[in-house]
Amino acid sequence: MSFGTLYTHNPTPRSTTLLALAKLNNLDIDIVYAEKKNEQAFAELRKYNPLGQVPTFVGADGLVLSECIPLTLYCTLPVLIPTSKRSVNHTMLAVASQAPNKRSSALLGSSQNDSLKILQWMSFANSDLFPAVGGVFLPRIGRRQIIRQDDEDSLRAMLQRCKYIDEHLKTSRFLVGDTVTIADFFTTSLLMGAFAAFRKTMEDRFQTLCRWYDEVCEVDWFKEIAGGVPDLGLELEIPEDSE
Ligand SMILES: N[C@@H](CCC(=O)N[C@@H](CS)C(=O)NCC(=O)O)C(=O)O
Repeated sequence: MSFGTLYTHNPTPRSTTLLALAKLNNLDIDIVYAEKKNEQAFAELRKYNPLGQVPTFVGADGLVLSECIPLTLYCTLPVLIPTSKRSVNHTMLAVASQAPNKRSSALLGSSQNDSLKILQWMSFANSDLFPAVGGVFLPRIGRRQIIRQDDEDSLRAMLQRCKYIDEHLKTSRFLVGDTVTIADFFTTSLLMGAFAAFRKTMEDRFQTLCRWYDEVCEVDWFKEIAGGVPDLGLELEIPEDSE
């Protein structure tokens, strides 16, 4: 039986991790590609999300959920927990500790503080890192820039955010401690545009981040969905005043 319908774009890094998790947790999800040009699908999406943004999920149980962070967490929570127990009163950790699917629930951290740190990294990756990466990457592949800042500002912001992650990873194997969590997969997917386009620059400047990125990308269930990122080999001219 279908778990629900996911409205997404083909592709969007905001959906990569949740699709990989859906596969890991055997969630049977119907996918609808709802780019504006797919008029019927887009009109359907707007019934559930008037902003027409993806990812947006419509569950078989009637739950309508948008925003990639809660959606990624939703697909991390083991499906075998009855819906009645997936109440909002449960913390991420409490739900995780009841989880029949240990492989997925371990991704939510092993303490409350770890769970909060995971959210911190996911929020940073989605609202700060990803717009900067998009601002550099999209115009270079002929797509519209998604944020209102000029090319150099985007590039400076991207490099500064990557350096921040690179420095953090010098003292921590993964974003939150020594065990891979959902924050690593989520942040990795939002960095894929930067790696697809500027792999060489990333390797020259951020060796620790690259080591971590490659390690996360090698995890089998994630690789199955997220693998095959092309190497576009684009050049980046770095502004002199960037860090
Ligand atoms: N705050 C939302 C943003 C979602 C979003 O902007 N998604 C993009 C695709 S990655 C989109 O649907 N853009 C189309 C639009 O905004 O019209 C989230 O974090 O999921």
